[in-house]
Amino acid sequence: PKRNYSSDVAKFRKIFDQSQRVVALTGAGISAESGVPTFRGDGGLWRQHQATDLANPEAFERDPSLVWQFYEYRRQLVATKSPNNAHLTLAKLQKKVHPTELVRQEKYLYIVTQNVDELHSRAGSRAVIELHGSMFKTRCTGCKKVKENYNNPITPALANITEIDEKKIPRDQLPHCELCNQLLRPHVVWFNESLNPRDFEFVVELINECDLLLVIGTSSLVHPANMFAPNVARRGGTVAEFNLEPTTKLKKSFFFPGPCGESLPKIFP
Ligand code: BJW
Ligand code: ZN
Repeated sequence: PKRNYSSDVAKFRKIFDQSQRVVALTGAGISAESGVPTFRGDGGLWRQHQATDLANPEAFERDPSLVWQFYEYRRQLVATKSPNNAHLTLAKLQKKVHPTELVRQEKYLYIVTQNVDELHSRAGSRAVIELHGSMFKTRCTGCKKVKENYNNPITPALANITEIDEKKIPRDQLPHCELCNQLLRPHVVWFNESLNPRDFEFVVELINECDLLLVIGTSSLVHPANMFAPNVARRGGTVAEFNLEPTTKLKKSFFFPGPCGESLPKIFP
């Protein structure tokens, strides 16, 4: 197939420097080099389950013990991992573009992430929008209250979750709300659930006005985040993808192959 993208670093740097409004859309691939498994492909299997089969409301309804074990396993794993050079490069770049905490200044670099691992904020990034929520927040299934939670383990029955043996944890030993005593769930967005409408509207505005979109480490399979690149390209904006393989076929775009923990620091030393 005909390549319709460029990998010319100098040309891309020039466009980046001339851009006022830049958005970086990130996915699981940006955390891969930190040792956090991706959702699909090699990393996508947990125990005998496909990650995509666990990240939905029906799975939680059917077997909250299993779904909590999946999330607690990942929470505990991420707690032992650190941001990598891709997260750090973006954080450094943000500080150059806008040295202060920003709310949409003249020149900006927003990070819109699909990841729930909080590695962008741990890398020192400000202006991060977590489109799919965070594993370090809970939401009550009763009163809907959202709370930060960095407890490790989140509750005694969920200590030492391993990749191998599945425990059957009685419902009353899963995390419960301090206010109304109903079951808590991870504050993440599962399939067929809506994104936070305020965050989503804000991101749509950013996507509609940005000059340049960086698409980093996402398979571009999941709606609505996979609509952002086509939208920017349709308006004549520039899209630059950083991935092991291209996931978008757009006019006038850039593609930088390889692990983004290597390509990003090379382009933005
Ligand atoms: C590297 C790398 C390295 C590796 N360097 N790169 C039929 C058709 C179309 C759509 C639908 C449909 N049926 C249902 C839908 C909608 C559905 C959807 O999109 N489904 C498709 C999958 C078919 N979407 C939804 O339901 C969404 N809700 C919605 O649309 O509601 C309507 C609405 C819209 C807007 C406003 C209001 C309402 C919700 C989607 C929620 C997704 N949730 C999850 C789980 C989050 C919690 C958790 O993490 O547990 O989000 S699913 C999972 O996929 C997770 C991820 O954020 C998301 C995206 O995955 P990502 O990040 O792209 O990871 P991978 O693993 O897929 O890819 C990794 C990439 O990295 C690969 O490309 C590698 O090559 C690359 N890579 N190493 C650079 N070192
Ligand atoms: Zn409650």
